[in-house]
Amino acid sequence: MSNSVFIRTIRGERCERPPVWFMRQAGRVLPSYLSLREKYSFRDLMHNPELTAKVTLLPVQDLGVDAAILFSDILVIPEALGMELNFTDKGPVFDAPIKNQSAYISRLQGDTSKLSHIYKAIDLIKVQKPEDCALIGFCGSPFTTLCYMVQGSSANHFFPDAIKLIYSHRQQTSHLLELITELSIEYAVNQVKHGIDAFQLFETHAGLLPYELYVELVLPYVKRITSAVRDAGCPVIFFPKGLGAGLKQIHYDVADYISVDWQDSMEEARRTVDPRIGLQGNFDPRIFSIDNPNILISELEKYKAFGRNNFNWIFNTGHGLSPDNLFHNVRRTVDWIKTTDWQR
Ligand code: 1CP
Repeated sequence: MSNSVFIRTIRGERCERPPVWFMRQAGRVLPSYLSLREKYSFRDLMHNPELTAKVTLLPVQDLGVDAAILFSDILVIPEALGMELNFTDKGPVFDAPIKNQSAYISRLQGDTSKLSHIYKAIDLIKVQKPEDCALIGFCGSPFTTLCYMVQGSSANHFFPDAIKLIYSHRQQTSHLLELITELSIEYAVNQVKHGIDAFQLFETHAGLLPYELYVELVLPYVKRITSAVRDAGCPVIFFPKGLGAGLKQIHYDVADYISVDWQDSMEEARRTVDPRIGLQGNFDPRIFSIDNPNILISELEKYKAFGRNNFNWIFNTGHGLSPDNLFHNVRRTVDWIKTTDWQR
């Protein structure tokens, strides 16, 4: 068996403590990342496999997390489908969003050569990473990816054009979801072939749909991707942010782990979700922006009872880290997880 507490936990072993990592752990709070960004653009860091490997492993060195997540973005899939994308100060922006043009959708075609630098990066990370560190691969769920492709940016957090398309043009919606799913399956399975230890599917905008519509329209596509990854032998974490009461519709056929967002309660999620599914989450990342160690530690202490009673739990934030989070709080959190007596 592996000596990685992350791999042992996600594969079902009872470990002495919960593993810890954070969504967006590389590209937001690390001083080492911010100084690299003075020299290189985000695109440079994503497209040069040596730089990608270096950035992926920075949080392992600087924070001591148990897992590294591949340094890339969910929007590599629309790019590989032929859409032009810019990463601006205000976030990702597509030159020509789809809106509701069906002719545009039929022109999209997957070009997998646009993803090959990512597989090279995985190969390098596998050689360079410490033995006790796991590597997590990822992609976006077809619905979250569609939101960006149709809307063109996240300037409006409600993605109104994407939601309108879904309600009024179901055939175009399905065609688009199908295209994204097919390419995502190939991409995800290739990541597994190159040696990732776990795979996370990001559904950041699950909360934009009524959950019954989410379950009917989107979940079948999610299952196709997660089943392909699991069939290839890799455990899957699914992060349906904002799904709320819809969590009870996520069964073991969807994922090995569910990542719980900060609006939900871990205890409630544990009561709701199939016991065979492990849980990840759900510390509120905004607490990392408060420069008061007493507040940090007292909020962390709330997880003690949960962690003593639940072995299939991975500590993480309830959404990604943000640039205003304080590095020393994030590092102190890793130390707290590692030094707490979990009495397991
Ligand atoms: O540590 C890491 O940063 C890991 C690599 C990573 C991951 C897992 C990045 C780098 N992006 C993602 C996933 C991602 N990208 C998601 C899903 C997870 C989440 O909700 O956080 C989403 C929605 C995106 C889209 C995206 N790309 C956004 C969010 C826009 C929004 O508000 O809707 C942003 C800001 C980007 C650009 C981006 N991606 C990653 C970084 C480090 C950056 C910023 C680039 C920079 O340095 O300027």
